[in-house]
Amino acid sequence: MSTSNRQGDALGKFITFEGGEGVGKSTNIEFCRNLLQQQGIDVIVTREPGGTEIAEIIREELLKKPHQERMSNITELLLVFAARAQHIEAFIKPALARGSWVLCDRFTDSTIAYQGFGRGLEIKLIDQLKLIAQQGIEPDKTFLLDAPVDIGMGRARSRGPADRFEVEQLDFFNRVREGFLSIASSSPERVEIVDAGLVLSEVQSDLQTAINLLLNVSNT
Ligand code: T5A
Repeated sequence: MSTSNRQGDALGKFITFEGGEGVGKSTNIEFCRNLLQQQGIDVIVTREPGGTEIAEIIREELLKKPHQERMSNITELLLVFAARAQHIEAFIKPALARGSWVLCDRFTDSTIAYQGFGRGLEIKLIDQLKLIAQQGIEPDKTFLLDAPVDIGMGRARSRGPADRFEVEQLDFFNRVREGFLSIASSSPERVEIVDAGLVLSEVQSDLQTAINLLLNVSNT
């Protein structure tokens, strides 16, 4: 069920930005925030894992490197969804109900890509947790910023020390990328692939076109 057709709710839009490490999600979310604000839209930016006090504490544990013990894949999955459940309940749902547009840096597509394709957990398991945590909340639109792994990793590494995910091997990130592309091909209406390997001005020109289209559609 899309956020925009929940009966009785205000028509805020829920837009997610997905992709591998360092592909430019944060940079381009800010760009889109500005574009939307220029149109007089009430926009808020948030991220996953995180976005609320409790969810940010979970994020710390998920990204921290290293713990004394290895975090199991199932623990990682449950923590991601615990953070998401809190984020949806305490932040995303109220914002959409107020009519705000919510721009979110990563959401459940990241779980399918990282914990499903990357760690090898069953997608069926992820779907079960999604049902519990999301309470029908789904993105109206997703921009998948896609770039070859070496480009994204190069950008991410230039920014600072690696976190618990960024120390994974190339194989892992190639599976993650394959996961995102597989989601895009199975949900072509929701997920728009943006070539994030291009120079920033070209990436942003493509996003501007997509946002304009979204605004036209939401005004009709
Ligand atoms: N995770 C998350 C899961 O495993 N499961 C889940 O369900 C969820 C939600 C979160 C980690 O958690 C994992 C995945 C992640 O490993 P994060 O901080 O969200 O961590 O993830 P990152 O992808 O690492 O975020 P980054 O902030 O590193 O990357 P961004 O936001 O994609 O990239 P950005 O905008 O910071 O850009 C990186 C650099 O590249 C430059 C920017 O200026 C910046 O310096 N840049 C470009 N340079 C040239 N050309 C372009 N087109 C450029 N675009 C950006």
